[in-house]
Amino acid sequence: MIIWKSSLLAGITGVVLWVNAACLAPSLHAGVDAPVHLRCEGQEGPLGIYPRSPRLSWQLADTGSDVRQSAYQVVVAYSRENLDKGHFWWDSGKVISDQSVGVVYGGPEPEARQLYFWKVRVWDRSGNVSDWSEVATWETGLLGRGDWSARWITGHERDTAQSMPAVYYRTQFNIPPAGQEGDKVESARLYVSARGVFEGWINGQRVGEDYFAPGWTDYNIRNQYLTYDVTDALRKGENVLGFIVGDGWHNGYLMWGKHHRKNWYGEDTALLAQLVIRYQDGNEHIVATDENWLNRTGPIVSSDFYDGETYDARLELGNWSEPGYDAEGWWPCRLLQAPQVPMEAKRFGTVRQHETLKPVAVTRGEKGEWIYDFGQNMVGWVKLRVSGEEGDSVILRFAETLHPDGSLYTDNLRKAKVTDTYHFARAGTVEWEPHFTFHGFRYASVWAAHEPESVEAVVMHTQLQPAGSIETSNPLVNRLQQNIVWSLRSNFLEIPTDCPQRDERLGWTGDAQVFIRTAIYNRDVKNFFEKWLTDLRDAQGKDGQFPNIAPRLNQKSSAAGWGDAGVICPWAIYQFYGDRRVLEENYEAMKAWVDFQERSSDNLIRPESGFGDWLALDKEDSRGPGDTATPRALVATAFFAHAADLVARTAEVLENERDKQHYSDLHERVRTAFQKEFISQGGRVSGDTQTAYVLALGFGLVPERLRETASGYLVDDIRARDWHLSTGFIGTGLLMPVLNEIGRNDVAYRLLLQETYPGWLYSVRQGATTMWERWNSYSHENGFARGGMNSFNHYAYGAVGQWLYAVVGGISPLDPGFKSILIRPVPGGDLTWAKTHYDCPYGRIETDWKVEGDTFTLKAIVPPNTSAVVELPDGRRETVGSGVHNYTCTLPAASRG
Ligand code: RAM
Repeated sequence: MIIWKSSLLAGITGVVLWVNAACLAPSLHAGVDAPVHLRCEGQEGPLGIYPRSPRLSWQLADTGSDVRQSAYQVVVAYSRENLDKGHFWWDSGKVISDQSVGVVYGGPEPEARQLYFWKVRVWDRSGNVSDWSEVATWETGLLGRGDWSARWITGHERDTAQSMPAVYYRTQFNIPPAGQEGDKVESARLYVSARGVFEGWINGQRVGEDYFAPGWTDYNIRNQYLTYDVTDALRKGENVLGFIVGDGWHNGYLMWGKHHRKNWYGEDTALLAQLVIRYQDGNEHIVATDENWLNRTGPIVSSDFYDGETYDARLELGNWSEPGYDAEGWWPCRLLQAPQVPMEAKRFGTVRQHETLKPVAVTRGEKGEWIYDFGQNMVGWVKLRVSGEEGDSVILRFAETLHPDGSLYTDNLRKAKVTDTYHFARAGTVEWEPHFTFHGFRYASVWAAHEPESVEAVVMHTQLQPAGSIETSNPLVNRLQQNIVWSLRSNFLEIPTDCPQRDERLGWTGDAQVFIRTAIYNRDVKNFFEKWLTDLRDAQGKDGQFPNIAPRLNQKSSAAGWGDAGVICPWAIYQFYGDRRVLEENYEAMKAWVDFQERSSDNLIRPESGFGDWLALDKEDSRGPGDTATPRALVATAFFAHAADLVARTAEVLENERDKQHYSDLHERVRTAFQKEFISQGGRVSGDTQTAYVLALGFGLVPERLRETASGYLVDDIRARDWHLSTGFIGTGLLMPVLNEIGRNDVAYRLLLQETYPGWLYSVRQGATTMWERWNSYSHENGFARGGMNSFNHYAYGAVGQWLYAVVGGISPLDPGFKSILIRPVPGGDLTWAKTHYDCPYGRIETDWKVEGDTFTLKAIVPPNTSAVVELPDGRRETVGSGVHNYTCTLPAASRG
């Protein structure tokens, strides 16, 4: 069936030709396809999952029109056969529900190290039942301290004031164990954690492809561990299990200025590992770290994230992780009395090597060094093949950009030495890359006796599934989008960081909260953020203050817009992924933050402190990045009101009526106090800056009757600056969404497409390949911004990405998790087309629009088990179910380029 809703009144603006292709022959659909894309805790067949009652999700495979689930049944068993035979460990029964995302496992308490098999079937709205899905699995890890027999071990006493050599550990064991009759190994799991960063080795083979595992937490509060299936790496007879542990975040340098130092979490790196071998006869054999393991140092003479790595091949240890090795010179380990803290299975992808980049240009520096340009600012390291003589060294340095004379620009690295060194043991050619460091760079210089045979840049970061893409008719906007994604990739390395190159690289909370929605549109960051929110909670003060940096180092107080990440991030995760557990987990902490603000305010007005609108450009005689024209008390009170509002809404989701009342009431009172203090009778907001208006409008603090006037002042200021923005970290993220809200996407497009300073395309015009910390980090005319705080890879201003997806692409959630979707693309500027997709929990949403003359056409794809409200530029609206939907309309004069 095709529905043509073509107007008879041709020629009148707004005529819509409705072609609902999704309705094509729905009657052919007798039944519903088996569900696909089964996920447990957002992962496919995870090993070692984190919570005791995992969340299960699936997608409906059916792409027909208006496909919806009316009921589901999940069954779980201990084996595939039991699942087939109907011997279930848990059977949800037929549950009348359209929920297919975040269904909580409701069976008996899971046991440690247990593999579960599960499948699901669904019913559609006509009562047709699907086939069972394919079988999926999850395996529990070590659930409590009692499941660990391993002890924390460490190497020799070290002079930890220096960057120290990485420690090598080894143990050997027999399969089957001595004195026992042989039986076949059925499975082997290795559970590993470190205070430091580890690489595992079994019988000469590297375990997994992870880097910098187990990642970063406040190690004295919580540790992560990884689980590996190492069944295939074991052999009959003698086996060797080995590890290398480097300083990483535990012992390496962290912080800048006078706080720049090592050993934030303790003096020694340490290792905790437990290998559980299951034999087919049911016997189990555990190999676990203890004082009998051996250790020594080797060729990794020093390794540090800020300073780089030094490798001395003369100290190599040969086949140290293989059987038959003579372990002379190795020493028994020491047991470390590490704090007894929760051990949690890692819940998101580790750092991996992704693509490699070949140089696009090579030049010679003044001292004869080779300088390579990889064409893209990025994070990772350089892998090279080079020859040398005995005793020769190769030295690599890194930079994000070059001085005009072609030398590396390293002023912005501050105290970070960012230098890798390789010492040759003997004459020959080697291929080398470091182990325990990373650099933020586009350029690398190599000092060596001979020109390297090959040099490539290895891109490294946390593994995150791509979630969306957007492409438009404007190549500069497309480059901006790529720059946003490159900065996301560069700064999502175990935690969300501010920058990847200088002596900082910290979990700055403000940066994370302004960027989170953009991050979600581009990558699946659910587990990544859920884990980082545990870091944020671990770092929360007893008084309720969330820190400016998580994991916390030494700061005590919190700034407005930074500490608020503890409320804004859980809410954003809930809105986009529709899973209320993130709200449950963070609820008490969110409340404590708001309560703290209530207690420490003066008649509900926050003190004049914090970072204000960091790096804004609205004060002529600014004395520094925090000295801007928007009053800090205004910024802070606006965020206080916003946080109280989000906590009230969270209480509503969690069905806590009393809290809902309390926080809605608090929100109302802060709102009134804000109006009295900061909004004039005539609708002027104190400071009269773009950010002041954006905060007041964006957080709903302007009285209804003054909204239009205040919106006018915002636009006036942008116009007075000849269509330029003046916002800093806080204002920039909200500026475009607010312009959308007040119906001024025409102004938003002017800002987006502005090519002169300050604006997004200015940096693109200056050759940026990532987002910059400052609007003018570099310009062709004036060179580099002064001072060391000048990162070329800082994602905060990339927060415009959220508006690109929601307004240019027209995709945003109406209901949490995109159960209902708003499809509302707004064409503007000189854009003639945009193609966008976003993989929401239910499947792929797509929009593809074109403007030809005054005709706007849109193709939208809505995934199964959702509905969408489609709104066209002429104001027409309709609600549709899943399927492909095509629309045509005449563009109203106002939205023509
Ligand atoms: C800088 C960081 C970060 C910002 C803080 C206030 O040092 O790089 O981006 O959030 O300051």
